[in-house]
Amino acid sequence: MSNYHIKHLEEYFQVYRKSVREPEKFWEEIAEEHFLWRKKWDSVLKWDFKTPEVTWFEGAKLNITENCIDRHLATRGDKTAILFEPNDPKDPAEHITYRQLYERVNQFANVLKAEGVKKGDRVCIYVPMIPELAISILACARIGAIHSVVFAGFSATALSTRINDSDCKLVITSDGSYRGAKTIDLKGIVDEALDSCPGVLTVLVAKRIQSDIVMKDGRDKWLQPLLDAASKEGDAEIMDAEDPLFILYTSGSTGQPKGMVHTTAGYMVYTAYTFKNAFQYRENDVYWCTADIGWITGHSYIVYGPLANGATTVLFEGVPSYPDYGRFWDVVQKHKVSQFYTAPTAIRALAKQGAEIIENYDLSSLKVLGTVGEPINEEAWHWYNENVGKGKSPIIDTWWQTENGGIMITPIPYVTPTKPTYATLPFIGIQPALMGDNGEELIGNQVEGRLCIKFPWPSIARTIWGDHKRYKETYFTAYENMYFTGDGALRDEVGYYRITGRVDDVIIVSGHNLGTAPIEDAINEHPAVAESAIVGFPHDIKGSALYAYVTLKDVGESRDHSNLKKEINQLISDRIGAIAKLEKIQFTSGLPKTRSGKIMRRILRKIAEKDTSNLGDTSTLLNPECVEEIIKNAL
Ligand code: 6R9
Repeated sequence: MSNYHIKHLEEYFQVYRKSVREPEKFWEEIAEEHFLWRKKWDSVLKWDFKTPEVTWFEGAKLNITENCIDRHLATRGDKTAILFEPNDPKDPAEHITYRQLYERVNQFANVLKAEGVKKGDRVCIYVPMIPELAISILACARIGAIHSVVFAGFSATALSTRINDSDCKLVITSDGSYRGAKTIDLKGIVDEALDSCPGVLTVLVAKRIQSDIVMKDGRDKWLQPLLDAASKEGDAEIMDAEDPLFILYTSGSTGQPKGMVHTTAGYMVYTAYTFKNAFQYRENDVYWCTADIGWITGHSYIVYGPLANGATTVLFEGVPSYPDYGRFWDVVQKHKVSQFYTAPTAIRALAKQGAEIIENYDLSSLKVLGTVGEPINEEAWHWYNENVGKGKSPIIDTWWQTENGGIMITPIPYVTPTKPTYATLPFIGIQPALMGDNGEELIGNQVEGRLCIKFPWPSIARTIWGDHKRYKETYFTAYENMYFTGDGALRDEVGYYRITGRVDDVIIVSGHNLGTAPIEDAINEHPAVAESAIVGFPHDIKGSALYAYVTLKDVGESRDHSNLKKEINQLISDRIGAIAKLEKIQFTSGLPKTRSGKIMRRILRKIAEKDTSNLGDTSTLLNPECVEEIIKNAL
């Protein structure tokens, strides 16, 4: 018998040991007992972190949607699979049962097929948080098409870059989206993006906000009539274990976004198993993750992980502040949510509104509280624990990444004793390592270093779409035979991990990963700008915010800086999206540089953090004089 559901600490340690000593045997048992296979594997694991190449369950055949939908029909056909809570609380929630999900996914899959989408084709999904988003993802998986979801808050340029990178032929979108009291013209953004995407032949448009939009003849089609005419039955494409399931883009510290490729069997097994244990999900629980499906958290823990366990998963279209800051708690009360999974930035924003709002709601259904996306600060942790959890619901601080596919370090609620700001212990099968400055592994407890993983887990991303070399360079060259995460971490006296933050040029703003390079590129596009450098600085709500140092081509006194700031932020909005807007912009006559011409971000970071007492050695700089000026005019 495999240990699918861990119930106490001793069992955790016992299972963890087994998963490390006999990983293949361990994962084989989990895979064998809890999933539906059309054919079993020939080998459980093959791996080489040098090439790098990892395969799990090679030779196996399956379809992930049969695991997420079909196999539940006999026992859970009438159970709610997806519970849709719309933007406006006055609109009724929609309960989509497993049977209805089966029918709607088949209809959507049949529409895609009729539009010529085949196994292996890439489909771009740019859809807000409405049922069609989850259904279109599952429909792609049903026919073996590779979905590439782009968060529906990204700009036209960001969208077109992603569409072109993975050569998508078809785009799914909606007329528009709701965001609290506002509406967003999604179709307009798609139209603009497609001006530079000649490969896209078809756009399927869901109706959401009933706005007047322009439909391009021969390219754009309303989705609903096609769905209505499609059959509710359909066979799932039989996939190989290692066939790509989806591409999801994440920001790197430099250049183009990285299209992380996740494959079928390992991703399914790991997301399902982590979901069951990290959330201690039980049959009649209602589970709610507030992330957008446009991020990995939504892929793994709104769609695939919950559905693979036959769970009820809430899909929330709205925002925490609409119609007021009680909305989250209203949803928890209304649907009797048992597990609630959100981000530190949301917790801080809610904490700022005061705890009194919460007192108007009955939150007694809550059993587990989760957080993800960035380190949670001590204050936010306690606020969450006391006011939302009433000191009774354990907080799981789950650390993981787009590249990982599933939760990597987390307490198991009611099993692992929690500790504020600590992600605590590695999940089953995960072997973390902390690396020192000389590339050596730091052994023992009470050490701090760079976080790596020593051994493959089933849902590790297999490559970067179209760029295996970059995959190798980014994750497998810093340390030999290790996956490097880009994060720093410490291990305390009992072996608990605390993630201290990024050690590269990625800045996490409100839980969104932003690379410095693409933002600097956008700023530098402004005709008046000579050069720029972005750093992060601490922000009450966002965790980190962006501070830009900008040098101008013409240093004349006559420039109106307030206009310039607006124009620069507009450029960023257009190129990347509103999430990358600059909090502070400081104009300066120079940027501190090394003799080889590299901008010394370390110094700029300290100035932005208002910590100029110890700037380190600036004597090796090419232009030390500009540091004084920057300090003097710092914002
Ligand atoms: C799932 C997700 C990954 C980066 C990661 C780290 C940060 C995520 C965290 C956390 C501290 C946590 N991060 N969870 N830092 N504690 N519990 O967020 O994926 O968007 O790819 O971000 O987010 O820096 O490297 P992704």
